[in-house]
Amino acid sequence: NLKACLFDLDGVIVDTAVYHYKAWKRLANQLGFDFTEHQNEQLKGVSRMHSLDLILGWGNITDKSAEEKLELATRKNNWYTEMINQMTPAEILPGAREFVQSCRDAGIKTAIGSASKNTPTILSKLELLALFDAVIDGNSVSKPKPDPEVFLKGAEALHVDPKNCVVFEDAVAGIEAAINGGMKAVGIGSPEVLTKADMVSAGLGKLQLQDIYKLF
Ligand code: B16
Ligand code: MG
Repeated sequence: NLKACLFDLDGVIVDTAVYHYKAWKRLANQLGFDFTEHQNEQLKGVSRMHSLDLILGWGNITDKSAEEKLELATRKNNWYTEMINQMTPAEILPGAREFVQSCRDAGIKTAIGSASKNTPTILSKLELLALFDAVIDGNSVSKPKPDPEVFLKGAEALHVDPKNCVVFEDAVAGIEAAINGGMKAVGIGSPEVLTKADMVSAGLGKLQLQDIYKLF
C-alpha cells in the first residue's frame, strides 16, 4: 500500500524548462546555430552534460574537448542560475503545493527525485524545502534516469519499500526509472507520450490522493 510519494521537480512541481531553454539557446546562438522549442523537449529530465552533447550534435559541433565542454556547460549554468535566482513561490505549478501537503496530512512520506544539481536553489526560492522529508538530486546520483537510482535512494532515505512508493514524473525516462525501481508511476503530461505510466494526469492540481490509493 501507499507509504511514500516521490516527485520529480522540473515539469512536476515547477516549470524550469523555459529557463533551461533560454540558457541553452543563448549558448547555441553564441556557437553559431539555433534549435527549436520542440527539440528542447528532448532535454527534459536529461542531465546537464548529456543535454550539452545533444545540443552540440544538433549544431554539428564535434571538435570540443572535455575541458571545453565543461566550460560551455558552466557558461550555460551561470545564465540559468541567474534566472532561477529570480524565481518566487508564484511559479509553483497549480495545485502542486496543495497536493504534496495532502500527502503529508495523510501520513505519507514525501521526497524529491530530480536530475537537477540546482534542486536546492529552486526548492529554496519556491519556499518548498519544509514540504519534503528527503531530497535526492543531481548532486547525489551517478546514474541518470531511466536508471532507478534517484528514486531508490529516495525510498531508502524515507525507509519505505519501493513497492509502497509512487513516482510523479513528466519525462518518459523518469516513468521508466520508476518502473525499473519497482514503483508505481504517475505521468504528469499527455497519455500519448507517457504510455508506460500506471495513470496520467495533466498536473498535480488535477489529482486527488484517493486516485493514487486506487493504484494499489
Ligand atoms: P541542472 P528533473 C532535469 O530536472 C531537467 O528536466 C533537465 O532539463 C536538466 O537538464 C536536468 O534537470 C539537469 O539540470 O543543469 O540544473 O543540473 O526533471 O529531473 O527535475
Ligand atoms: Mg522532469
